[in-house]
Amino acid sequence: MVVLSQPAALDHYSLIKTCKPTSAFTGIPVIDLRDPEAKTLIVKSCEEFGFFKLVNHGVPMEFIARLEAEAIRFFNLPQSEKDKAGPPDPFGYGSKRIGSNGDVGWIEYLLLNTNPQVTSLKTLNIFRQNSEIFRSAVNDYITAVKRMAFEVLELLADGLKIEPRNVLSRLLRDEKSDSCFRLNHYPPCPELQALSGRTLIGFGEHTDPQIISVLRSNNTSGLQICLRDETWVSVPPDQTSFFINVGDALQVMTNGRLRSVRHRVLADSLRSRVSMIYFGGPPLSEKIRPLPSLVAEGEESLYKEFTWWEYKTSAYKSRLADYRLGLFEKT
Ligand code: GA4
Repeated sequence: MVVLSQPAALDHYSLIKTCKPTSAFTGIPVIDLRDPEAKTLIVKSCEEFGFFKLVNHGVPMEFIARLEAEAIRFFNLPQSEKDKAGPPDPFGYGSKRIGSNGDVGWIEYLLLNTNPQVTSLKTLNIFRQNSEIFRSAVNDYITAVKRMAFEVLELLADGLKIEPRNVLSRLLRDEKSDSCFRLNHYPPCPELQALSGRTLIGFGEHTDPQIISVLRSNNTSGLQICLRDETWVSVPPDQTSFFINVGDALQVMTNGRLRSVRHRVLADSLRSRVSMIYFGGPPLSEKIRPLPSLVAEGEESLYKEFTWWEYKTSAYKSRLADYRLGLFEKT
């Protein structure tokens, strides 16, 4: 991968030239939530990729479409209006800057609290007469997506043969669960057309710190995941399905058996990408350590014990691409 000189409009952004073009990857596991084999397939995909596509998920398309329309309405507001909902400290509107340690991307976004429901006044104020519509669109969507995430985690526990089956889902169900929600807009970047062979980073490579993330996007491509052999592959978009990512905390709780997937998003020259992601995290005081039944006799935990608060605090001080779990591995 080579970083090249770039047009002034794209100063401060990362343009990369990939050695060979990343073609759409056809090997992404697709899991039907209603398939009796789902529990086994979920474990297999999380071991191999830390990632899978979920169909027959039970989240009404109507909720998805309503939230997408609200998100587009927000991102179409004049910049000065959107800025009133910022900065994201940690919740609110942000553009270009990701986190507070110097990362930038071709993106604007809204970060929202999900506990118990969206309340952040700063964000809701901006909608004025529409705030109630926005609030209910987000809350309907999150309620349905959470229910589906609980089910995925319960199937995962079944597949891993760990008991009780809510050992993972209870962390997200907890009213103190430290979960959040993100609406992303990657605007098109027409300047890219003149720069054949180069791609612009929308959201730089990273793993998600939480337990699992549930992503839905419109039909614009851009998402890429990193495979075990370190190659990047493009995930074909599918606006009717969800994509599930294993996060760092789940990697630790399974003592490395499931892998937290490194992923990134590239901007498109012509099409806007809109995504919505629920990040399911445990309560801040929760101790994150391997589940005893997943550590075989004679085997040891690969990680030092830490609370979610400790991990999150450390993660939020890191750069996006950092290997955050490194600090918590046993030497
Ligand atoms: C990645 C996953 C979520 O989007 C997020 C991100 C957070 C942010 O955007 O503020 C972080 C990033 C994410 C991990 C490292 C730190 C924190 C940006 C960053 C550089 C909301 C999260 O929880 O962690």
